[in-house]
Amino acid sequence: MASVREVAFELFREHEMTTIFGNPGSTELPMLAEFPDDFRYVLGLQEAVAVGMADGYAQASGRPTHVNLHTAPGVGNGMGAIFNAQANHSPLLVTAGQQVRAHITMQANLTNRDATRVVHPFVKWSFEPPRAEEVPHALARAIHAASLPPKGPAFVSLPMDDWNEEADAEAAHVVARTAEPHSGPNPDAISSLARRLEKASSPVLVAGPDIDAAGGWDDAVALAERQKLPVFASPAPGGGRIGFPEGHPLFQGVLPPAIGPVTETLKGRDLIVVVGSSVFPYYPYIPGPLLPEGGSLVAITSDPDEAARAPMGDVILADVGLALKALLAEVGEANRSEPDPLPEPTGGDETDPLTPTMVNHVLGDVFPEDGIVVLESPSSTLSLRNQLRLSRPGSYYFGAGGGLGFGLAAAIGVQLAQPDRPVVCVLGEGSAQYAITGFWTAAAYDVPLNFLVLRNEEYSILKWFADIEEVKGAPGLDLPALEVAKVAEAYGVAAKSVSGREELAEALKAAIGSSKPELVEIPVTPGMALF
Ligand SMILES: Cc1ncc(C[n+]2csc(CCOP(=O)(O)OP(=O)(O)O)c2C)c(N)n1
Repeated sequence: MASVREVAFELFREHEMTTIFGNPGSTELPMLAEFPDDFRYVLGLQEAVAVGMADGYAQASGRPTHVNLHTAPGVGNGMGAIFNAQANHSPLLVTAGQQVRAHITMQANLTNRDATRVVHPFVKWSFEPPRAEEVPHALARAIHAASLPPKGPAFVSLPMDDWNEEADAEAAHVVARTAEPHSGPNPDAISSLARRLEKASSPVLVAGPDIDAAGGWDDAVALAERQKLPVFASPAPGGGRIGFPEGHPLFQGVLPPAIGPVTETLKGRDLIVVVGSSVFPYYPYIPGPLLPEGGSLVAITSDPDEAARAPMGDVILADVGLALKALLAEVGEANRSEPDPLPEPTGGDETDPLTPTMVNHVLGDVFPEDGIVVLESPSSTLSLRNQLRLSRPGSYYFGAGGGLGFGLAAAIGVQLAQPDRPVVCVLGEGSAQYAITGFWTAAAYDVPLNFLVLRNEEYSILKWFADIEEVKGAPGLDLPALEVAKVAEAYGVAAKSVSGREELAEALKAAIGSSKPELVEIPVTPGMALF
């Protein structure tokens, strides 16, 4: 008879989950015993980093990804990152060790009491198998739950004495079984949307992150071109990925994130077709009408919860890629005039220190065709989008949940999943702190990504929020003398502080061309950079 460990690792193999991220403790060691040669364990020095790396890896590989955490306190450390993974629709198997079964009722040290309740709001399913022999089935169920739409984390608590027990005699079935995740749209709903599009006088497409995740990029472009649709990206804070090439002539920019301004931007549009996004990831609260006068909205999403919670409009629930294909097969050519393309981005004047806009402009100049950005530099998010106009699928990852710490950690996972594409992780010096130990993993595992750190000596975005919220005199918004480059060096990442346009361009070129992780830090002017 096979042991729980043998069957579980066979299951992981079957799902191509041979890279495991984690931070181990005594309760996880039995799982890691006799770790098979065809598996790779990537150590994060804190659980938030381990989960963030797994999140980046899962999104960039398109595969369910396993992250193993230390019992209760490790799960606690990972919670913010699990919240982010849920917002990112990232298919994670999150496991955590648990005390020996005979110790749980007496609540021996490190017992994860209420193991399934703690993570519950942030995962699709949380479970502790009632018997050791059911561990493989529980893991298989969690992997399928994580991978079926909407993708997201699922959690299994694993008592540490289960691994050497015998697995269920019928466990081979759960190892072998598959669950096809793509369900097609109702053809009637697609025909009706096609007719609405054909009849509309001023329709618009809002492209969301799940277009990229669903592999719908080319069909979104074909749809926009055939229908001559101006295209906006869904609001940046909730858009973890880019769903449409931002250098395309039909691309009109990123929607603002608040209710009033979204509606203002869409003024005069009679049909708003939202694909692969919630409607909408709003923040901050700036009230206003939800739709422009005379406007209606249809959203396509694979997430029943997004479908249910939208405050306006109609929804077609289906795999976003299949729905786009079906719509393309149905909709005719439009005879509308095309919108003017966005003006070419300029970096503005060269200042001392540089503006974030100029820094992103320089990055755009040296950015490789096949490059990937992982972004967590809050006050210059829009500026980066505008300056780089990323135009290839799988080129952009951003923490849709808004919990800082995603960027640095996820970038490592993205680079591990996409070893042939150069990854640049753009960070604010404040954001870098939430996953700072990730620098060690990047160095220790020779992950050749690059970091660009914008140093403005403050939490700029929070000062912008303070203005909007009419908050005066809030403490804790300044970050004097926060040395990211020196800290990165201490963790083993080669780092350089530069100033000025030329030095920045040279340093970035050298770093992007290198096969080691490198960091470039640059002082920038504080304040929100919108362009
Ligand atoms: C886990 C977590 N804690 C706190 C915040 C609140 N927060 C949002 S943006 C921000 C400042 C980030 O500073 P920095 O990276 O330097 O970027 P800047 O605003 O200066 O562009 C903070 C603290 C958050 N989003 N997530």
